[in-house]
Amino acid sequence: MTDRRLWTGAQLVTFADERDWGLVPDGAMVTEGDRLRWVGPRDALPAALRADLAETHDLGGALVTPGLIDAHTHLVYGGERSAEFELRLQGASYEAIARAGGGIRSTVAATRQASEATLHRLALERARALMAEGLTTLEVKSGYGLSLDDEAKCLRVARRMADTGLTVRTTFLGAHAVPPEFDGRQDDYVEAVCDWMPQLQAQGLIDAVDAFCERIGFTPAQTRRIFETARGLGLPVKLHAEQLSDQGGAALAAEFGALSCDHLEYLSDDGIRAMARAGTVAMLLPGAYYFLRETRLPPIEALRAAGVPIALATDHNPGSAPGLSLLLMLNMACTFFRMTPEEALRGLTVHAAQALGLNDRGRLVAGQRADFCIWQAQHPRELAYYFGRNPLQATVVGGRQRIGD
Ligand code: DI6
Ligand code: FE
Repeated sequence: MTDRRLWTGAQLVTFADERDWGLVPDGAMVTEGDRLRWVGPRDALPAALRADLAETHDLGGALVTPGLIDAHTHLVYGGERSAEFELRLQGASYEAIARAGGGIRSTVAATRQASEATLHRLALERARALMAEGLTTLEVKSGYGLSLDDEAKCLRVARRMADTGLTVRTTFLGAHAVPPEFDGRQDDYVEAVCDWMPQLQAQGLIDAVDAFCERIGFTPAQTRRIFETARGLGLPVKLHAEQLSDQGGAALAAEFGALSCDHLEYLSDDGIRAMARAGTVAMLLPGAYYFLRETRLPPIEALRAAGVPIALATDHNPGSAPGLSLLLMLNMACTFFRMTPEEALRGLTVHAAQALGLNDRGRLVAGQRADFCIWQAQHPRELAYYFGRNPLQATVVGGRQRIGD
């Protein structure tokens, strides 16, 4: 007896190639273990694969897409920043609040105070909200601990979230802000971050390294120092780049073969060319664009023209993007960024996987992980069309239906 399972009665969104949705109207899938063994039109299913089935599922005409991937989150933190939201509504800018010692630093204080158990409970609650809309793979950044012990604490919490069945990738973002004990000693702090990196890696806590390259963050020279350390350790990099100003961060990250550059409202033509050459993904974050009431759009048309893959994520964090809805990101990517619904969904699947360096997921094709979402919808564009309505029927992770979504 195999653990082969047959799934029929589904309209499949395969993204099998770069052209379109890859729709298969009357589709079938065979899963074996945690993999897709076969995907295609039901009437083309080889007879040999119909034998020895452990289970058969008729999905009754539902829509099936690859599992959703949130490839940029800051999910582990203590406290919240609604008071800062009120200040911003009264006219204070995000940058001014940060410079006055609020912003990231206030979340660092709350995160340091919180126990590992509390952080875990809070992060799990947030992850559950994302899972209710079909999340199957999650990236989590550190960056609210900013000491070796507190960064390790947050990264352990992130790793533990894999207990839910999610695939979790962790990113070390020690260079998020300068903690108070390093006031006025920013270069020393960068050296400390570089010292911690191999230690956290040895504890099995880091998959990639990120930095906040910004006027209120770290300079390109400091970012380069961090990237050189990461490269020496064989860790891939990504960057918060060109969110509030053009620092040339994207070109710098591309020089290091970055997996992704994220935000990118102020991305220059040079940055775009460098990303295209390096195969770096453009990670757009419509939740932060919206919540900071940005007016400058990322250069979507130029990214398209240059053939840079575009991904989307929630950027969930307490300061600039407290939202927990992947479906809303689809809608916002279309309304704000004029992406097509197909580009938007590809951004939360195919290109999000690429931004994590995971080439075993994001599409419904044989050999990929059997992570998929089952939706009550006639056409995939509906996923981007509605907002505040969740048509998810079920999620399958590693070939097994997830319970409790
Ligand atoms: N850019 C962001 O949008 C978040 N971090 C970053 O580097 C915001 C983090 C925060 O405000 O707490
Ligand atoms: Fe971020």
